[in-house]
Amino acid sequence: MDHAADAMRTDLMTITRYVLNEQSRFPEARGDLTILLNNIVLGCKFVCSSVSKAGLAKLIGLAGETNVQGEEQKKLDVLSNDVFVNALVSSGRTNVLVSEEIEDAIFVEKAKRGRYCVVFDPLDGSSNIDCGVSIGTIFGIYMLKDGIEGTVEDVLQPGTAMLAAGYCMYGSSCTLVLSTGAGVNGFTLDPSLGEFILTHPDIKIPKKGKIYSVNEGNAMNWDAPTTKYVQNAKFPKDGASPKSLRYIGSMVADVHRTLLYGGIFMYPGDKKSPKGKLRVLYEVFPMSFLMEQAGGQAFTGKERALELVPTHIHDRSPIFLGSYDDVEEIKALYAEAA
Ligand code: AHM
Ligand code: MG
Repeated sequence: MDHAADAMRTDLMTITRYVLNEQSRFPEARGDLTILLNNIVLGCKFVCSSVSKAGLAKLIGLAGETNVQGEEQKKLDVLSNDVFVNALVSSGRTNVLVSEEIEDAIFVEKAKRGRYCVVFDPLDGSSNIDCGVSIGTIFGIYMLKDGIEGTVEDVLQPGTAMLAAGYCMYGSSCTLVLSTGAGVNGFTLDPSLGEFILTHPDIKIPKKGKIYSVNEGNAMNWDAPTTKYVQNAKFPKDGASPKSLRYIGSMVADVHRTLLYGGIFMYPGDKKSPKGKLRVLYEVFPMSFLMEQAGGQAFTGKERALELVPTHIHDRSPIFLGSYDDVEEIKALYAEAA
């Protein structure tokens, strides 16, 4: 396609068009989820722009310091939290919000209340912020059971009750991956248009992968099934090639690669942290939802991850997720050890 024709591509599937198309599949839908998703997309664009300007604007590591205008500068994670809380509340469609950055759940004031509960990690991968490595936002959406008086119980639901989930990765490009329960689609931000364009329609994770992804520095404290899985990955007994190790330390980036290339991402429990590190509501559930929607699996070491029932909003859980066959292998090792 020549350049002139390229410039005319106003028929592209933008995320707004995609979400509206999805809505039109449900004649009874009132457009509330569409409005909510649009606000999440706006938050992602805002954070994407802040992340890419961070070095320039000296946003990094300067919480509490002032800029030349005398305004207080915020660290990126604090700023991202404010951006999403603002975007979600002002959508007029949310009720209960849970952010990794805030200890208690937020109950939206009556005048701005809606039917949806959103759980999110506004900027995940904090250890990678200051060195320019990919970081991201993770979110999951629940709908209130009944009435509009939301309580914390409305978000202490298993992952199977989630309506939609996604993440936005701020990397070499800004990529938003979304599932509303009918497959997984990936959109890339075209900075010249300010629009997310559907670039990865109907993502399906390869059935088996060649990569394992884990913080191997914790190996000393692992349980037997995790140790055995990684040993098999490195020294396969069936004549297969050893797997490659890739670990970024940003869940969004590690899961994104796993989704596209296949393989397994693990953050197991260990002797020091039996529940692992990752949070159930806004890390484990959304990523497990996406994996299942893409044809993969997510397992906690005991059960299907989406069947966990959190008892506290910041609960943690071990997690093994990725290609169907690779997760089957770790499940078999846990079954053997039981
Ligand atoms: P954070 O929410 O403080 O950023 O921690 C979550 C991150 C994940 O993105 C990543 O998978 C994990 O922590 C890496 O942890 P570790 O440094 O222990 O390997
Ligand atoms: Mg996090």
